Amino acid sequence: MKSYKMFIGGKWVDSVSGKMFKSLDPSNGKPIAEFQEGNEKDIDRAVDAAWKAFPAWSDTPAPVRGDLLFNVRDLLKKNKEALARLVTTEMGKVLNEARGDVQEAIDVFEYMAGEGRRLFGHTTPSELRDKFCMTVRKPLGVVGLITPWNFPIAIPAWKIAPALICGNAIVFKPSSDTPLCAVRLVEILDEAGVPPGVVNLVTGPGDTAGTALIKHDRIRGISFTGSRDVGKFVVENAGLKRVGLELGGKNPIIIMDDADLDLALDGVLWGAFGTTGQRCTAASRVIIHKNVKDKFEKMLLQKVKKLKLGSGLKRETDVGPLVNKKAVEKVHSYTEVGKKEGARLLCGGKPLSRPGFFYEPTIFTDVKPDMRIAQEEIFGPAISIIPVGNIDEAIKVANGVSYGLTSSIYTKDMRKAFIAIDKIEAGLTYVNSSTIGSEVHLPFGGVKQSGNGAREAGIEGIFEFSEVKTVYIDYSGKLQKAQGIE
Ligand code: UN1
Repeated sequence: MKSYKMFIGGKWVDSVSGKMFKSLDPSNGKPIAEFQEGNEKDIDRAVDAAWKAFPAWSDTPAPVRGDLLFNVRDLLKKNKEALARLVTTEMGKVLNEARGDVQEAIDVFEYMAGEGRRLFGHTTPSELRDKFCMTVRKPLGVVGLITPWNFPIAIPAWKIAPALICGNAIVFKPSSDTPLCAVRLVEILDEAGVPPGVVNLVTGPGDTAGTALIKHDRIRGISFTGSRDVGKFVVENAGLKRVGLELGGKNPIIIMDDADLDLALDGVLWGAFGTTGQRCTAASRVIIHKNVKDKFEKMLLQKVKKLKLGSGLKRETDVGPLVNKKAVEKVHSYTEVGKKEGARLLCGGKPLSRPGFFYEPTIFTDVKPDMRIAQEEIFGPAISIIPVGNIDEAIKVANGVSYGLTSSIYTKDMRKAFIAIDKIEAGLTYVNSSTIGSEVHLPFGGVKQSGNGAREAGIEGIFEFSEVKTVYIDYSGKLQKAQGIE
């Protein structure tokens, strides 16, 4: 079996521990390759290398850093198909979606490369004469990026591109379910000309390598995407570092009785079962007007029964496997919970008895808003249908969870659409479109327990990885005092 190294200070190196771990193909459970089990000492080495590289990198003019990001974009484009196949093989999503994963990385490198010629600050008048005021953006220093497996190319890119354009050096700790995607991405960064030490890759477990990075006293910022529980751990252990969190969701699709039901059907299928439900943006609650519930359920059931499960590399596959065995167990435990709570199972509810980590698309109906299956993130192909009587009730149910990442409403009534935009507590609201499919030039992130206020992508993505310095230049030639002090 092929084994891979970690990337520290521009060199591919073994871990201090000498231990290895394997990455599996979720469509058949077979190992793909083995990787270094990095620990605290490897994180230390990577942090040292990053700080060594930081001065020259942060002094490089931002437009020149931008040129390098354009090179990364070009190489990602060139390798798009191979990377997409790797995403499918290592993580399981169907090939078309894997292409989208890589495309999202291409887009974000392009967008952030252009930021090299902006990185705008403000200028504003002073309250005093002959005094000039402005803000400029500075890097944080060395930042730690901890990324999940569900978008193994796109999410690292969402963090690496803005971190680099702002002039930071990076220690990157990817999920242990998708280390090969991370290795390939770092190979591309190296080939594009990222100087040695500017991006360092440490593979290994969260509780050693990840924790060491989170707690490290020479790391200035942590950007983490993953579960709410780990997000809480990051906040509790990062001390005074800058922390950016993108956590879970329990994203609702509201369907009113005036909605185009065919359109809503496509949105629910895509939102709930796309990526096998393994997106933080996946739709996991359908909040539907009781006048159209029965009709919609029939339509949904008909389509869901036709969904083909299988390897994401096969053309005919609609729904790929879950990422690993633990994920299958977790999804199944929620099926059991749903049954015990008295929700009605419309379809699915079992793992497939075949190699790989497959779970049937699962629909519960007549779900009460406070049931656990309607409150907790399942992260699999499972959806709860919750009937309501009007828009106010729909919004109340939508907001009655601890999460607030994305949301959607299907209606032809502009009034109801604007009520949803105004009242749903979420970082994103889609009208007549599913809960997934954010674009890289708009900010992405959640409210409530879906995050901590940070936004990725768009201009806001720059804010996560830069400090603002306020500058006053007094050219009056005398001591002037603000606030009118004589
Ligand atoms: C995630 O699931 O962690 O909007 C991110 C979307 C994608 C990003 C998802 N562009 O679904």
